[in-house]
Amino acid sequence: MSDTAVILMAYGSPERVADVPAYYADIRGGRPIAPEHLEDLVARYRALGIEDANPLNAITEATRAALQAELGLPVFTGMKHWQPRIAAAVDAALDQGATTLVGLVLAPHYSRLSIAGYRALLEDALAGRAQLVFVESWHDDPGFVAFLADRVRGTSAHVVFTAHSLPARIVDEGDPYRDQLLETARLVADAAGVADWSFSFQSESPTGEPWLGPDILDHLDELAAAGVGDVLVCPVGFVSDHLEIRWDIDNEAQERAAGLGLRLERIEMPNDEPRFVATLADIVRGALSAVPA
Ligand code: FEC
Repeated sequence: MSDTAVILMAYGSPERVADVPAYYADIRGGRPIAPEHLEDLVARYRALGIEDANPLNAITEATRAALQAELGLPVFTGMKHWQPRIAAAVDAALDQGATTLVGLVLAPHYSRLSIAGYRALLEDALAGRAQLVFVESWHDDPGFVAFLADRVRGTSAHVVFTAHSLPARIVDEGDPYRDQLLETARLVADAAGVADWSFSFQSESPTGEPWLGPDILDHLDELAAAGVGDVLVCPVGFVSDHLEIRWDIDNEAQERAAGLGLRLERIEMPNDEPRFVATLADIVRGALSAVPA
């Protein structure tokens, strides 16, 4: 029995197409869903071939198992919008006797609209029953930066770093999300010796308010107009192969690029690659070592 456990948190993905309405309702948090938006989402998941089983959650499970082996500590998966829920992961860790929990989100950049939501779910479930060590952000972690730098080093293509967009009002509210994203991009480009790069957002949702831009699809138009021929997409805001990568980049952006005569490739996502898992383990150890004895 260990007195420390890790709660490894991820966005979560519906296990099968039939789960999509409930999953989307969870994301919307009770706010109404336009039928055409639900149909569109079902079509995107169906196009990825997850009719009866979803390999996307399996990636998170593989990352969890590898992190547990690397750390020699119990690691529990908690999903923000699907099962296993963050609350179930907390209960499982406490049932096994954990008195300290490390909260780590599989998303490197802090926003009040993303990481703070994971933290609130974790704290509510914990209700003071154990000590919490929460990793707010790991966007400038040297291991993460070096990992991504190796993915883009030596390319002759124009590198486009991307991340999930969020409503644009967060910038006026002082949210660090965009600054952290740009810092990751700059650190990776510098470490890789890449001078020809830019940043764009992706995966904006139809919520009726302006989102942070430029969106990658518009950005591809601009790059083509500027005479760029080859693009390498490096999604710094995500770490695994999920809908936002496999649909938004591999289908939508790829289709736009093809129409513009651009050659578009993207880096392989970190997923459960041993070097990335070792980086996550270092982040957990660093967070634990910062706790006063
Ligand atoms: O593979 C999968 O099944 C799940 C992929 C997935 C990831 C992801 C990550 C982030 N999101 C973030 C913010 C928002 C905001 C809204 C929003 C909506 C959706 C919808 C789907 C979805 N997100 Fe997501 N997100 C993923 C999937 N996301 C599906 C709903 C349909 C749609 O709009 O396309 C808008 C909510 C609202 O309607 O009010 C805001 C952020 C991240 C990156 C950080 C993280 O991973 O937590 C930020 C993966």
